[in-house]
Amino acid sequence: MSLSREQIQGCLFGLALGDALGAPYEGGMLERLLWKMIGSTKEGYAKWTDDTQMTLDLLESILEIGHLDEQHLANKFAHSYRWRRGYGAGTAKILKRIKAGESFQTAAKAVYPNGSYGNGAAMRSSVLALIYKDKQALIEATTKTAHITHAHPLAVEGALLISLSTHFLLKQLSPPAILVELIAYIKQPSLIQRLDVINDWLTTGYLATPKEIIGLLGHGMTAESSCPTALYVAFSHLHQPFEQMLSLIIQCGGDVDTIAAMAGTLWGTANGYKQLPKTIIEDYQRLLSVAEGVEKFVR
Ligand code: RVK
Ligand code: MG
Ligand code: MG
Repeated sequence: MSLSREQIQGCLFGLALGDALGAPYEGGMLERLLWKMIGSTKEGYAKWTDDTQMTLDLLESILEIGHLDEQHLANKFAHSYRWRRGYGAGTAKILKRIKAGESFQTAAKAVYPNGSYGNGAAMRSSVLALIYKDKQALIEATTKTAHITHAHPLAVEGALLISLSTHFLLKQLSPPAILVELIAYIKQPSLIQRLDVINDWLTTGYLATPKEIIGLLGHGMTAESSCPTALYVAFSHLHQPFEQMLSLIIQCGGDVDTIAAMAGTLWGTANGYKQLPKTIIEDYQRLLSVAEGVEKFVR
């Protein structure tokens, strides 16, 4: 299966657009006020956050050296860190430790002894499916890259939910068929329970309300309370406009930028770049050139 330019650009721009367009709605009053002040460029383009930065780091690291090297990637993550991008508190601490010379293996367990179960590994994992066409290789790469900042099994399986879903969407599997694959693979009970809820909603054609989504799936910064939400929102809106999906995510509130980045990348992968909103966001040319680099790399 060879990837089309539409799929590659759709995957990357779907993520960046979800992130940049969702960021003004993330968190509570204070976060929104702060983002109002720092969330756009001088030219008025929406800025993206840590979700897109870490995704670009991941792709640029692989393109630069021609393969995945965890130490190279850890250094890249650490040197790209800027507080203005709105990183998760634990990840910010880990990246500062790595920049100061600590190994990523010990840094990843320095903040939370069992590792972080935040969604920071999942938000950057979809693009790995562009690089690794073989499912087993994708699982290994997702697990390795997650571990640099997120050693907890919930964060790793959250990342796998997103990278594997992208993999199956590239293979044109339908959402119900993808859920069957995910349910067979995932081991964490709280994730399986949420996948079952999504399966029920999708197979009965029931469109859940924001209140039901928040109550049964979540809208938080942890992998378990955001990755299944992103899957449901994307899978239930694959044949609706991107803006309609984004509007539902905004109504749900909480970790809007990240849920929109993860749902956006799935939507963009399935529908392609040309179907995405024609909104110009920060560093558009850089995103285009990274997508072009991926295209050359995988050919
Ligand atoms: C601000 C207890 C834990 C935990 C553990 C909780 C950006 C903490 C992006 C922590 C994303 C939060 C998001 C996020 C990405 C995680 N015990 N609590 N073992 N593990 N938490 O800090 O990169 O927005 O409350 O690792 O996963 O847009 O602050 O960061 O929304 O989850 O941050 O986990 O966050 P972190 P991250
Ligand atoms: Mg963010
Ligand atoms: Mg977020």
